[in-house]
Formats: sequence, structure tokens, C-alpha cells
Amino acid sequence: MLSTLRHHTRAPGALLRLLTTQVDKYAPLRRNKRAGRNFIDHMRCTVVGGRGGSGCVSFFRDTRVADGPPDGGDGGRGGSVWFVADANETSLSCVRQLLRAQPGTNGRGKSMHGTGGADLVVRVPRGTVVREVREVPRPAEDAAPADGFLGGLARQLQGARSSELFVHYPRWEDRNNTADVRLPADYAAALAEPPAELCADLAEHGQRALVARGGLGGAGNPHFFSGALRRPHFALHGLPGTTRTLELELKTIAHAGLVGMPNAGKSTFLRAVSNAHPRVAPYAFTTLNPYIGTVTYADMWQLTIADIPGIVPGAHRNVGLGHAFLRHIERSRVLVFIVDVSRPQPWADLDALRDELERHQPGLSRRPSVVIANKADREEARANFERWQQMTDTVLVPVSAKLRKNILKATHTIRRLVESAAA
Ligand SMILES: Nc1nc2c(ncn2[C@@H]2O[C@H](COP(=O)(O)OP(=O)(O)OP(=O)(O)O)[C@@H](O)[C@H]2O)c(=O)[nH]1
Ligand SMILES: [Mg+2]
Repeated sequence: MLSTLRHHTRAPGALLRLLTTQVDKYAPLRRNKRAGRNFIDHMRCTVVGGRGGSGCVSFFRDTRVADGPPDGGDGGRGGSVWFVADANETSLSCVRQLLRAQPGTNGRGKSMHGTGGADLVVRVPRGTVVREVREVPRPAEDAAPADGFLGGLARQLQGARSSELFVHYPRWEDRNNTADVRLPADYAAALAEPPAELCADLAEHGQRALVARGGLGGAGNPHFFSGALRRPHFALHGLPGTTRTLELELKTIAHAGLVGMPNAGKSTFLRAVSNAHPRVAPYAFTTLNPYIGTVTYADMWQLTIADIPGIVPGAHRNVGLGHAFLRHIERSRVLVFIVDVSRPQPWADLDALRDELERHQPGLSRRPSVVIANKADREEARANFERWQQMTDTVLVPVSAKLRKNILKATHTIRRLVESAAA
């Protein structure tokens, strides 16, 4: 450390950089704080793999050999872009809109190969679904011949001529005959094949997806040495990395999802049963983004519950906050309807909620579910509850989330349902 400091006192700018790098280890903390304020669960981004380095054209030389054999090094491979699911991330706000991996460096003389570009590893929340967005080709482009080497090349290099693939020795552009040159097999394959369409679901912590592959490095001139061609005065350029436009959608993964009208007491219920502390207030749309709580049972079995903003009738027409937040309960095995039983016709609320779920995703309302009749401590609740119970065979669990009454019955009913849904 002392020697590093002594070195840096001679270069104050570098010392400043050293100090800021050390301070920057708190960047993840800052990012998480920002994520809380600026929740994003749907975004587009562009990912670009690093370009491969170019091969080198060089010939061995020393005091006794004036014109030796070719000794140009190969270019390094470009870095790739990876997405890794991380359970500690909660929002896509930490993902930048343009993600570029490092390019590879060029090869050099004396058979020195270029170094590969570093991969860019981007942490995304668990439950991120990645889809590629492709432009629909216009009919004229569709009709153009697009197969074989030149077709693939045109796609990759946007119409570059094959001679543009080559690095030429100074003033050898016209003397090099590159038309019949056999390209290395992996290089030719990369040119001919368009990258496959990408679709990934990062559901488990640590799951990785390669979203943009780095370009191959170009071969140095020794690759083209043969009996017929003793002095190849050309090498290959590196290939560009894959470029993709991606659509990221965060679909939270929890065992159970809370669904209810605004103000029904979803957040109060989550606070009562789990370790989460979402905001509670006596007005609609207090909760503006999803919260996940973990319920730990007496036998240490754990259950995750997702609280999402309230759904109102007409949410599918974007009334209220719309129904985009329902994506966070799409993957829940069990739905927990929270209904304010002190309202005049709680059963109508439940029907409206089921209708909205069905409009968001057909079949969603038929998922195994439990109905929590919340605010059972209120005066109007008793009569409503008794009437409702006579009208339906659905199991209703009366609960007062605020006073924490009958919570154990609710959590055990949810657990039983989750376990039977998993079986
Ligand atoms: N009396 C009574 N009041 C309750 C009960 N549960 C919740 N409340 C009250 O109802 C109001 C709304 O509660 P929230 O938990 O914020 O409701 P929410 O469903 O999360 O509402 P949004 O986030 O806006 O969708 C608060 O004032 C709570 O104190 C209950 O069991 N009994
Ligand atoms: Mg809430």
C-alpha cells in the first residue's frame, strides 16, 4: 500500500482516482436505495457484445533473417454481455439502457495474440423475463437473397464487401488476392449464421443468460501460410459482437399473491403476517409498487407473499393504476383475495376482482385461492359476513389485519393451499 501511495504522490490525478475507486464500493448500496424510490418492472435496453480484435500482418525479422516467415498474432475475442439473476435486486432500475462489453485487442508481431475483452455481467432481479425485440423486415428486404456466405456477411457487416474483412499489409490492397481465401471454420460459421432469437427466464438466483456474444478475433497472417502462398500479406479483421434490443419484464416470484381493491387492507395484512413493512394509510393507492414479505412458520417453513397495488373495476381499461401490476402475481401458485367485508356488498368486490384477473390473463382467476374477509372487527362486518357465507360455498376466512385477529388461521389456510398446489 505504501509503495502504491508513494507512486501516486507523483501523479495526483491517479491518487484521486484510487481514492474514488475505494469510495465507490458503496455504489451497490446507493443503487438499491435509488431502486426503492424508482421502481421499474418493464424496460427496453440494447446489449452489444465487444468487437473482436484484428489479426496482425507481420513477418519474422532479426539480425540474420531479413524476411522470415509470417508471425502476426490473432486478435482477441470481444467480451460478451451476461445477465445474472440476483435475489438481492428488486427492480430493473439498476439496469442501464445501453450495455456494451469490452472489445478484444488487436494481435501484434512476434506471434503476440490480442487479449480478450472483459465480459459485462449485469445483475437483474430474480424473475426477470428477457425477450428480444426484432424489427419486422420490409417486403423488399425479405425478397433479397440472404443465404450463404455473402448473404450472412451482408447481414453481419451491413453490406460490407468480402475484401473489407481483410487487414492488408501497407500498399498491398491491390496485390492481395483474397477472393479464394479459405476462412477459418468458426469465423465463416459466425458470418453465415444470424444469431438465434433470444428468450430467457431468469427465475432462480444465480441463473445466467448470455444475451450478447462477443465477436470473434481475426486470424493473423500465419493462418494463411501454405505451399502456394509463402508470404501472406493479409490477416482478418475481428467480427462485431451481437447487438440486440431486449425487452425486460420483471415478474416477481412469490408463493402467494395478494389481490384486492384499494384500501382493502392488503398491506396491513402483509405487515401482520410477515417481516415486510409496506406503507399503510386510509386512502386508495397507498402502495405503488410490489412488496414481498416472508412468513416464517413455527417449523421454520417459509412462505413468500407479494403485495401489489389495488385493482379497481375497469383496471384493464387503465382505470386506477391499470392492471400491469398483475404480472407480479402471474407466477404465484396461490392467490389471496383480500376483501373489505365491512363494505355494503363484499361479494360484488370479489366478482369484480375475478373478472379483472380473467381479463388480464385467461385462467388466472381459476388459480387456487383463499378469500380473506378483512376488517371483520368493524360493526357492519358481522351481518355482511353471515349473509355472504350463506350465499357461497367458497371458504371465507374472517380476519382483522389491523388488530391481528385470526391471523394464524389465515396463514395456515394459505400454507395448506400452497402445499397442495405444489403437490
Ligand atoms: N378497522 C380495520 N381497519 C383496517 C383493517 N385492515 C386495514 N385497515 C385500515 O384500512 C386502511 C387501508 O389499509 P392498507 O393496508 O393501506 O390498504 P391496501 O389494501 O394496502 O391499500 P392500497 O395500498 O391503497 O391498495 C388503513 O387505514 C388501515 O388501518 C382491519 O382489519 N380493520
Ligand atoms: Mg397497500
